[in-house]
Amino acid sequence: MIVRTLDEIIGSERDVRAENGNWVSRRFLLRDDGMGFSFHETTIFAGTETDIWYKHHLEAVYCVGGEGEIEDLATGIVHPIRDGTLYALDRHDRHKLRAFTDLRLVCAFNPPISGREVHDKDGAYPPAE
Ligand code: 9YT
Repeated sequence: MIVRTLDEIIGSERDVRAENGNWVSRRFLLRDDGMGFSFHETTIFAGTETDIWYKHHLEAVYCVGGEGEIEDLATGIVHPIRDGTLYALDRHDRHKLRAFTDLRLVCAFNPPISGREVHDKDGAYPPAE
């Protein structure tokens, strides 16, 4: 059994900040934990906009705090995000995330990410090895 707390992750190797400063990701479970997915808590900072395109991953995201929105960049459709909202990028959907207040999100990635990945120029993480 694996048991971890946010307190022990903050400030460790599993605490990863975006290069543009838009988000911080606390990575509770990674590839080497052997669960078949990775599991993170992410805060998207208030006032930011982030373009994301997980070409090589599926991601499910559940909001547990804050206010924001997600725009589907293929259709232009915008969905509000607040406590209790889930979105799943089942089609590797290109999207833009806007945070009106700090957004607290719980995320799972399939395949799992392995460590300290940050977005590349397209907003993607590299494919699993
Ligand atoms: C919601 C989202 O994709 N935010 C970017 C960070 C990512 N969730 C991560 O690596 O935790």
